[in-house]
Amino acid sequence: MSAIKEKVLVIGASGQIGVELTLALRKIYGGANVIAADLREENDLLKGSGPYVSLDIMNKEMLHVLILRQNITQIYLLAAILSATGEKNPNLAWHLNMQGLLNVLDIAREENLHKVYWPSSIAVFGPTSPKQNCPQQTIIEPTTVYGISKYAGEFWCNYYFNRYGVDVRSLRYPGLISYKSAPGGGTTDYAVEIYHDALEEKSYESFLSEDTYLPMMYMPDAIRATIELMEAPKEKIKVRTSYNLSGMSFSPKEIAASIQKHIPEFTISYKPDSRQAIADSWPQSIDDSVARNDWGWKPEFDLNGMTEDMLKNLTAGK
Ligand code: NAD
Ligand code: AKB
Repeated sequence: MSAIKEKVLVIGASGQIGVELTLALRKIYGGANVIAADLREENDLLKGSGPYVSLDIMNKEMLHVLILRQNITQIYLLAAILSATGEKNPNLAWHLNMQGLLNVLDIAREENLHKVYWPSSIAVFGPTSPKQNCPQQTIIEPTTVYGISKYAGEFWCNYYFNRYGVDVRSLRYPGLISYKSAPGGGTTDYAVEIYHDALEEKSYESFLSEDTYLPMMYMPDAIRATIELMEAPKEKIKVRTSYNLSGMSFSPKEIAASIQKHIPEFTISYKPDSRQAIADSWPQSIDDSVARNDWGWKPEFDLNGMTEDMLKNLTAGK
């Protein structure tokens, strides 16, 4: 089996996606064959499940040495600065998001790595993109530094595939909702916070207005999409920038109503802040038919299914 020969490096493994993706990859390749790396300390949920190294993605030399010493064959690069944090420090966001990716792509080319995974985001789309069922190829004029870095990154991936044959694959994730690890500074983070506050406070103050619809996805679907994309035969991957990916679409008012089915006394209020302008610049829903046709993508969770699972797991964890 080819899985046995692979040695995987997950960079940004202590983050919202990194924790769950690392655990899922360890189930496939074995704990010892998936190295978790991050600038911050090892997440508690990863402890004891496999090796962890402290790594700054900006240190290309250290990254290169680690890849050689550990005979790494695949990299999942998750380290990035997200939309809301990026607007607070645009230079840092651009620098980290671009240089981190270029460091990985360069080493992947030099060392002939089997595969690289790097996520893009719905943040590539801007106010001039279609709001509903935003297609794979359309007008793309991002207005956040995060979106600009993701769009530029998509074309670097495409370039390294076409010019050097690096097998780099990518998904434009929507906002991700999870109960295992906290989100890291995005505009869609409200959809995670709301579940915690619903259980703890029975109320939530939303930083987005009640009718702000955004594309979202429950983490189990996102992890499955990532693994299905990475396991798909190479000839099926026809998009080498990044695939649109869709799960569900809802507003703060709708997620609150979904929670009220389980916690009738839960109340929501609205106090939009600077993240409202970012949300308003993004599409409300995504057309992912290209991913569905090319490698068979199909989401499983809808809003009510996610709410039930989130509340059950958060309650069990208390
Ligand atoms: P996160 O902020 O939760 O995690 C990122 C991790 O990277 C953190 O643990 C952080 O410590 C680490 N990191 C930061 N700088 C680093 C450095 N210099 N060297 C090594 N590690 C460093 O982010 P996430 O939500 O897990 O996102 C992962 C990827 O998925 C990012 O590229 C993000 O843009 C993308 N994405 C996420 C979402 C979402 O909703 N979570 C949606 C679309 C795209
Ligand atoms: C963010 O809100 O910045 C992220 C994303 C959609 O990329 N969750």
